[in-house]
Amino acid sequence: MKRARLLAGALTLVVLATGAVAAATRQAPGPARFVTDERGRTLLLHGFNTASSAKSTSDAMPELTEADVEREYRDMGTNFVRFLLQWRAVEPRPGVYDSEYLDKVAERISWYAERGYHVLLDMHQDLWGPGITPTAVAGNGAPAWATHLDGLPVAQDHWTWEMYYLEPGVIRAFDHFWNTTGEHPELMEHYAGAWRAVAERFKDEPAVLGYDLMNEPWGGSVQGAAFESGPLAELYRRCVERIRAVDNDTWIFLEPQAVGVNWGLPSALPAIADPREGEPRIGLAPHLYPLPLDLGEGYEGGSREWTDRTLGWWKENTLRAADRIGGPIILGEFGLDMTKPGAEDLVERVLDLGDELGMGRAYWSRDPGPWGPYSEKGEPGPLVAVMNRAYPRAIGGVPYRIEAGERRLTVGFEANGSGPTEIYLPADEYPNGGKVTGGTGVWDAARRVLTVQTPAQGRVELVVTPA
Ligand code: 9MR
Repeated sequence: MKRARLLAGALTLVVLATGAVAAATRQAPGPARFVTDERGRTLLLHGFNTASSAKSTSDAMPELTEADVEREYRDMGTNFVRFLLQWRAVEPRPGVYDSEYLDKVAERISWYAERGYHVLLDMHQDLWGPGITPTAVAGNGAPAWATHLDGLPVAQDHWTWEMYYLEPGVIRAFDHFWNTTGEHPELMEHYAGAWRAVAERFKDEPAVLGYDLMNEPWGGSVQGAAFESGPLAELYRRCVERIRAVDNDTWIFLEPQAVGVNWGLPSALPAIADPREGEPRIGLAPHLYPLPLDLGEGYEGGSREWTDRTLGWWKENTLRAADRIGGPIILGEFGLDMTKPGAEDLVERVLDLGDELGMGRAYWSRDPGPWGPYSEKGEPGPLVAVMNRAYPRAIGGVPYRIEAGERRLTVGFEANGSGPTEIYLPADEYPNGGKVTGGTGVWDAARRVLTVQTPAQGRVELVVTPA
């Protein structure tokens, strides 16, 4: 499988060659921008979305225990979680914020914090909210009091969940939120206020790295560039303003509209000013769901060809959007049914792309089942071995090369004196830890982390192989 990774890498070069030629003739990619920790080290974020189950539990908590977090670290050495929040739980009544809910979120964050994870809080929604049907058969996120369907229908016989987005009642609920109807200007204000409440609660929690303002925005009857540069940008401006009133430091991540952009099409999201003191801390958190895979195909044959082309567009278009936004990229979601042919290859390809771009990534999702790392019975599936790979958790400078080959990890960076580089090494490839050239390593067998001291300045290239 690790050999397949190298092969896939070679194939990527061939497949992307046409894209690369096109890219060279267009706008050059801007300066590399990365998420940094409090010491200024570059973070490579590697983990999961946790969890889809939070959408429908009555207290909006994911079905997750502290032991599950411990097991995730033992099995895969992750350092990152995109943690799902629900607006309905933050603000159950207009203007009333639920501190018990935020306490429960804080408790879960502490499980991650104790293990050195970084947390991205994601205000999740799909299909507006549970109020789109009388029995909450679909939809999560928005509270019932913010759901205005005007009596328009929402049929319930869809073969895939995304089709609910096309229902007249769902479109109307979004049109009211974005104030396209001119009837509910208060809704966006409430949403921004809910973010302020979350920021007020978590601004001093060092494990909380960022806020992902809205999951997979949907424009209702305003779509594409008109939506992204209009009401979506307006929502983001208001959220940024309200968050920054209480929290100067936490990163803020923006999602493009989901439809089309998740399939690799360009986003028109404009730059949003960051009023914080110091360098702006606003980044881009797009999703990646190549259309054939989204429709349930495996990564093989014609679907594989199409998906490879998608990866090429997605990369170019995402780099361009991140350059415009002026910040780092976190791939907030990618994932597929791991029982489909080629699924492991696809995940490896995306992780390789993450290394190449120095891009954080969160797999969708941590929930048990065919997409996730574990089965309903808790048995590890094929995803565990793919996610359990060597990577630099933190880098003492600005990276120019991260490459995970078979039993060999290369990490090249311009050192900036921010501290040691920390490298996670999986047990299958590095049973006795790693030896390193380019720096001096100390192996922590319990955490499976190699901490490498390097010169504080100049170009550093670390090559790690099994000890
Ligand atoms: O995998 C999730 C599926 O079980 C739910 O029915 C659906 C609707 O809530 O959401 C799926 O998760 C999606 C996520 O919320 C947003 N991005 C795409 C994910 C996969 O379709």
